[in-house]
Amino acid sequence: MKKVDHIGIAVRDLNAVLPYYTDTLGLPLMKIEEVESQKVRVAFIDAGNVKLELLEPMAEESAIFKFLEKKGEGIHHIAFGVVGIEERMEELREKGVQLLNDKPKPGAGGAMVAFLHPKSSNGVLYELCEKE
Ligand code: CMX
Repeated sequence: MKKVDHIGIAVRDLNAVLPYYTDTLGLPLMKIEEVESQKVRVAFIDAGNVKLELLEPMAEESAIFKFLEKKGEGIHHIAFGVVGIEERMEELREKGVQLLNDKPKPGAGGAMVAFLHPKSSNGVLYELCEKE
């Protein structure tokens, strides 16, 4: 793992929570985009050494929709920036970690991403993400 790239935070209404981050906390909004493969609309906030990724579900089949229904708003995942995502996935598989993806998928910001099952990561949903 290189470093933590971002922390994913599930929100019900992106437009409603943005002023808390930009005005109240005074953090810059980097961009807003839709990630079709995950059915989420995301905003990246620049928190200095790490980004915050605010995630709003775009459809009921989104993992974020289900998370909000069960747990409510809050921290959803932690993403590690990696180099050579397919090799990192294979290494983790060999060490007995359960991955949620067979192959990396396109994620936000043009990155390729894959998730580790929270059941094999002591209750934390981790993401691997590789930027080109
Ligand atoms: N963090 C920690 N634990 C989580 C979790 C999360 N974000 N989401 C679910 N869980 C836990 C649940 O609490 C549950 O535990 P218990 O059995 O002890 O109650 C278990 O995982 C199963 O949860 P579930 O609600 O039944 O949900 P599913 O099995 O349908 O899915 C998960 C859970 C993690 C496999 C699924 O959300 C997934 O595949 N996630 C990866 C993709 C994703 O999260 N995409 C959204 C982000 C997109 C982006 O960043 O662009």
